[in-house]
Amino acid sequence: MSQYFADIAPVTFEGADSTNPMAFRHYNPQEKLGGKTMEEHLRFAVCYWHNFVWEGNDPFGGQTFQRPWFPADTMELARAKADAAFDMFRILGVPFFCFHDHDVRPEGDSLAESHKRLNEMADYFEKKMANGGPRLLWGTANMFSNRRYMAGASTNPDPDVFAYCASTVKACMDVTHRLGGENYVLWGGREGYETLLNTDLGRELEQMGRFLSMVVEYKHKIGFKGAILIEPKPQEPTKHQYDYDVATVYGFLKRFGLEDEVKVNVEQGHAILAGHSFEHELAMARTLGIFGSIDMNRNDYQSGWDTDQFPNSPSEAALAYYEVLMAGGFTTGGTNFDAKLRRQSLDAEDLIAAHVGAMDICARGLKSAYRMIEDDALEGPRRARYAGWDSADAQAMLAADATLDGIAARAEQARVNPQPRSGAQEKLENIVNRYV
Ligand code: XUL
Ligand code: CO
Repeated sequence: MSQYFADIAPVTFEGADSTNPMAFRHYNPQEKLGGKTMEEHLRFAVCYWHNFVWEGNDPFGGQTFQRPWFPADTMELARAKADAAFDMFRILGVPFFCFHDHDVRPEGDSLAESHKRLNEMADYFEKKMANGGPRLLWGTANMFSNRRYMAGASTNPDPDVFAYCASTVKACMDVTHRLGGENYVLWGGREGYETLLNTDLGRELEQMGRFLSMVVEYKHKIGFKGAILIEPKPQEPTKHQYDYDVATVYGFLKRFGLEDEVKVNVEQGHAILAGHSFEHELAMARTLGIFGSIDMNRNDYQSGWDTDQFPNSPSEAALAYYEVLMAGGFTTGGTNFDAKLRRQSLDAEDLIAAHVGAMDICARGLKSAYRMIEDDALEGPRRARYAGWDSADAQAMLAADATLDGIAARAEQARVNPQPRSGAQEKLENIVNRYV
């Protein structure tokens, strides 16, 4: 136990009429939607990094948060940080958490020392995770903060950095496996370039492909049953990141024959940076069969930065969970808040309140999405729009033996002049609004 959240009681469900800012109004963990409880549908996770490591700095200013575990990067304070983190997970009642190696242990003078410390912290976590404590949604390696990674991790021009990354990822996968993690995430924060003038694109993509293939091989070698997830992002910190968006990642996976081995962790803010809506990225992932998990944090639509804000739009949440449900729901994945407070939100209570609101918005979105699907509210009109394709003649045009000139001849003979029909966008938007 830590003293940091000592004054804050566990958050409970009080119902839609509650005015208590520290209670759930929509997230009722045991309430069932179909065969699953809300807890099982949403699989909430809280990220360690932004909540317990980030100090409130922005490009123009430094620390605003003064957490008691900040003053020095020592193992003693790493344990104090873990105590506070697990208190928060318990107060929120989240079933999962996520971490980077760098979030939980101070870096050592050597790889061996860093790994030893990571394992010591994993021992410490293991005790806190026992007896109904939170489980690990995913583990990952921070291969973007230290200056050794400034020119890339697996895509670095220096082969020694590639080898360093192999050791780092191996250690993180081992720990994720040991803690029963359900996924392993790779976000390539430095896998890209600042300028093409000094970059050999071809080499860097080859290096990244080989690295990912070896990660997949290692997963099988150690018997890790979880999913390997790539988290797409188009830029920031680099000018251009190779894992630009879901479609780009899919092309990369196809090229290296990894499309059945690797899925995606889609983050709303990253979708926005790529010029997409969140639902676009999720629909693309589901269509390509690589949907894995979500980071449920959004960006400010005006600033153009990865602001990592907590979700707060009922309609955005509804459209996101619509795609999640249409993908069959989460299997190993879940809803992770990779979210940051605003830097003026200084108090322990702000950390809890932010997650309470976010969990509630997701629960509300899930319920809306579930009802839209149950009522066939969007799929009905969508099916009707494509109904012409149900006929045998139409299907024959898509068959393997159909040819362009054969179809052309039939069209010329039939002399049908296709008549456009309304796409009815506003009517569909009105339907969605009825459910949110
Ligand atoms: C960075 C980001 C990371 C990944 C894990 O934008 O989203 O926190 O989720 O490295
Ligand atoms: Co993320």
